[in-house]
Amino acid sequence: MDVNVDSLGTWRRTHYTSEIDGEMDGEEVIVMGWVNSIRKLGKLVFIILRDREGMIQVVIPKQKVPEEVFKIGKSLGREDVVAIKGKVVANEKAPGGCEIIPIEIKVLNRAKSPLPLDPSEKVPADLDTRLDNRFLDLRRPKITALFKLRSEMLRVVRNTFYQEGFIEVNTPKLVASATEGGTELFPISYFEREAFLSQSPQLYKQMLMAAGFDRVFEIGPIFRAEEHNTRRHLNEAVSIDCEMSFSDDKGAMEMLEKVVYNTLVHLKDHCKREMEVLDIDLKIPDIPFPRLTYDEAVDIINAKGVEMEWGEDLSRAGEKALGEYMEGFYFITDWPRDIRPFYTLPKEEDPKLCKAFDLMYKDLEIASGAQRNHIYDLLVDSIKRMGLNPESFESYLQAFRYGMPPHAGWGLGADRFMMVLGGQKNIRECVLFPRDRHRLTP
Ligand code: AMO
Repeated sequence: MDVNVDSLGTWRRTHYTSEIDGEMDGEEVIVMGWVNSIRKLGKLVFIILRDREGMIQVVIPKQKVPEEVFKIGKSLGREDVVAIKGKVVANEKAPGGCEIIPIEIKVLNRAKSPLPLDPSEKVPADLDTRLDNRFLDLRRPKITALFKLRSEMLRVVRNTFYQEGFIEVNTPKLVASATEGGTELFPISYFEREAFLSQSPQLYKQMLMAAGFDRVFEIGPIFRAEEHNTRRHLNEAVSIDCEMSFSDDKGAMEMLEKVVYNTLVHLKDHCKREMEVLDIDLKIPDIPFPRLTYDEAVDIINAKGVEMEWGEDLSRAGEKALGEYMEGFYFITDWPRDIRPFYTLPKEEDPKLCKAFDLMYKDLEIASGAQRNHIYDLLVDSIKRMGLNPESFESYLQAFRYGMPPHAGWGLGADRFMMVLGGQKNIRECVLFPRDRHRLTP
C-alpha cells in the first residue's frame, strides 16, 4: 500500500519552536509539529508551524529552496504533521523575531479536511463540540497551556508533600462500601457480588495511620454518582488526599495552606508563558488564610439576605453570598457535627460542633478535611448516629482497636483547584476527558 507519507528516518527534533530565536540566525534546526495555518502566494508559501511549546513561521520562497521543497510546501494543508529541517533567519517582522527557511520537509501524516474543529481558534466552538473533538481542542494553545499548568501544579503538590515527609500511596478504587454517606455511589458488578467505585480514599488513608505510615498522600480518581450537572461537579474527579498522624485539624490546615501557597508561587515564577497565553495574573495570598467559623459564615450569609438556618449545609446561594464578602482563599471551621461525615472528631468543648474545615476560594469549595475521630467507641457511636451500620465498616473499625494515633487530613479537588489557578468557570475545561451526567465519551 502506498501511504504516501515520509518516515522520520534518522531525524530527531533539535528544538521546540519556543527554543528558537533571532540570535540563532544561520543555525540549522529540525522542528516537528502541525501546520497551524498556511498561506500560498504564488512563488511564496508561509506556514505557521505549531508544536506543544509554541509556533514559528516557516517561509518557503520558490527561488531560494530546492524545487522539491517548494512542491511539498505548496501541497500542505492545515493540521498536516511535518518535520522541517531548515535554517533560522532573524527577521524582526516575523512573529518571535525569526523564521525558518526549509532545506528539507518530511510530511509525516496528512490531515483530512474539513476539520471538525478549528485548532487555530479563529472559529469559535461551543463546549460540547469542543469536548466531542477534544484531541483537536487540546491542540489549541490556550487549552494546552491549561494542562501544562495542571502538570506543574501536580509537580509542586508532590514536591511539597515529599519535603514535608509524606509518602505517596495508592488505595483501591473498587470497594465494598460507602465512605462519604450512602447515596452517591456507582454500583458495579464484581463477580457474584455488588461492589462500588470509590468515592474517596478516606477509610484507607485512615487505616494507613493505624499502619504507622505517619504521613501519606494520594492523587487519584474519586467517583461520585451525583445526578446534578453543574459547573463545579464531575462524576469522576481527581482528589489530592492527605492524612497525617499526631496532628490535629490546625496542623492539617497548615499543610493544606502550604500546598496551595507553594503551588501559586511556583506557577507565578515558572509558568509565565502559560499565564500570558491564558491571560491570567495569579495573586499570591498572605498566609495564614483567613479563618471563619461556621457561625460567622451563617451570619454573613443571612446579612447578605440569603436565609439560612444554623445546622444546614451551605446552599449554592449561601456560597455565592459568602464569595461576595470574602476575597481569595479562606477556611470555614467549627462545623455542626451532624452535617459532616461520621469520621470527624466532635469538639470536646461543644459536641454539637466538630473539628472539620473547608477551604474556599471565593464561592467555591476546593477542599474539605478534619481531625478524625480516632477513638473506637466514639467512632462506632458516630456511625450509628448517622444511621449507618457499624458492621459494614468492620475492616475499617478493626484498625481502631489496636493502637490508632490521633490524626487529621483533607481532600483537595485537583480539578476545582485548577479552576482557581487557570481562571476557569467550568470544571470541564480543567479535565482532559470529563465525565458528567451526559458524557461518557471520548
Ligand atoms: P469531599 O467530599 O468534600 O471530602 O471532597 C473533597 C474535595 O473533592 C472535590 N470534589 C469534587 N470535585 C468535582 N466533582 C465532584 N463531584 C467532587 N466531589 C468532591 C472538592 C471537595 O472539596 N474524604 C473527604 C476529604 C477528607 O476529609 O479528607 C472528602 O471526600 O474540591
